[in-house]
Amino acid sequence: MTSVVPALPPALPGFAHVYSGKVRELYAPLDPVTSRPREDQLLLVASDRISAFDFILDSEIPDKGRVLTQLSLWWFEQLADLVPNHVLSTDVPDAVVGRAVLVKRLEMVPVECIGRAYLTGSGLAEYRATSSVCGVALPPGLEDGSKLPAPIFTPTTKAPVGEHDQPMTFGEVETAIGQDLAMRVRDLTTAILGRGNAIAAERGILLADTKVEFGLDHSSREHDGGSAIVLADEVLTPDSSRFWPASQWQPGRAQSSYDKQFVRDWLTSPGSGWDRASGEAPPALPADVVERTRAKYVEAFEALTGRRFD
Ligand code: Q0Z
Repeated sequence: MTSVVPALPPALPGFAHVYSGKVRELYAPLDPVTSRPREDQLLLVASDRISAFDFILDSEIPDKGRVLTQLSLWWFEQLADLVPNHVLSTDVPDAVVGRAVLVKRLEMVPVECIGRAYLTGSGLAEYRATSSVCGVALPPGLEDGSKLPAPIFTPTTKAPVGEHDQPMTFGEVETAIGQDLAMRVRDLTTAILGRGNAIAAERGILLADTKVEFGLDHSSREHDGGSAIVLADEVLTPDSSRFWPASQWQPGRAQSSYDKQFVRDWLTSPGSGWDRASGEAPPALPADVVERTRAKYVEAFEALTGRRFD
């Protein structure tokens, strides 16, 4: 059985390890005077690990952590007129340079803010059962991959690691975080996905859906006197969003994944010897699947940003 995270997170001198996600680590800088973890900052570190079919694979994708970190930083810039973000600095230890960001520690909004521009996955399943998703009524006749009339907000609960997030209605979000904050994170989530697609579609990529995280910065006040709502975590990366190749988009069937299709195709091919239904961990990837997958992450970065990845 593949472990969910490495047994030991990498030690980083000057930082205390705080948390391991599936493919990322969270550290707190140590105060040089007291040697205690700072409470106002965090270091987000992206690894080269990749998940597929809900497993963390044994194979890493070289440069994936750097590509996703650089892409997220670029998106923060593209979105800066819509929402402030948590980024403080990219001056980080050599061991994690390019794949780590020093951020302002926020009080995180305890809702998974999901925006959907196209219908698929759990949203499609809910639509087929109820004609709506998270209480948002949708027109009849939509199929797998259909473009929605406009991006919708389909929040979920934040479940502990290993458990599944549950859909929430907007009313449940209002009860959890208050009406004003609920409306603002809803409108920001759909605006971020709308802006993202306006940019990405010109570059041959569709952003089917995305998960964004917001936090409150109690040291910064907005015009109305409340704490500033800040965009946190990573944004519009292939790990937080479904990227689809626009050239292959065809509603009515499952869409191919921009980044993970080579991995999925190989794991489900007879050549892998893996039976998804067995519950066994998937095998290591062949070198050519690793290299072609790396190339897709780099291609997405270069297509979106117009910059060379190095
Ligand atoms: C992000 C995560 C992981 C990376 C907490 N600015 C912030 N303030 C407070 N908390 C967070 C952030 Cl971004 C925060 N996560 C998710 C987990 C690596 C990001 F292991 N959790």
